[in-house]
Amino acid sequence: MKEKCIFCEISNGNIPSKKILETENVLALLDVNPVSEGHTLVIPKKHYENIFDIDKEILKEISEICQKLSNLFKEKLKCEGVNILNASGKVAQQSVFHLHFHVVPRYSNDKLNLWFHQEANKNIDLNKVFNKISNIY
Ligand code: DGP
Repeated sequence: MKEKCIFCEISNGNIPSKKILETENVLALLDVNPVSEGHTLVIPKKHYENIFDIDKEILKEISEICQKLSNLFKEKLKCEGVNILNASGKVAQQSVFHLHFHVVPRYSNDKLNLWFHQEANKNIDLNKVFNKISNIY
């Protein structure tokens, strides 16, 4: 039997969640495992796996909601910055396969490090990669 999608269950109301904001297509809810005060997930109500298949118009709405939440957190939680993160695909460390953006409020004393930890990969040939992906639009 196919496993149920946890975010579909939340969006259908079968699993409770702390909803911050809801529109016809999008839901913003507190992450159950927050890394900072206000850590929120923004998800489409309909099932899309990740960035590769999300409807373009819904993605626009999600991005506007990420901005709205960022301003809300700045005003109400007094955060000084935010990280907006998405993992698309198993290799990118996606763990729930229903598209979601993390909006993580940042505070000067939060001791989080959510940025790249690795050194730059010196084996990457910028000219080669540029030729592969430029001028495609
Ligand atoms: P990731 O796929 O690694 O980008 O993160 C998935 C996030 O989803 C993780 O931070 C925890 C959160 N999460 C998983 N299950 C639930 C749930 O049932 N409710 C809520 N609110 N969050 C969940």
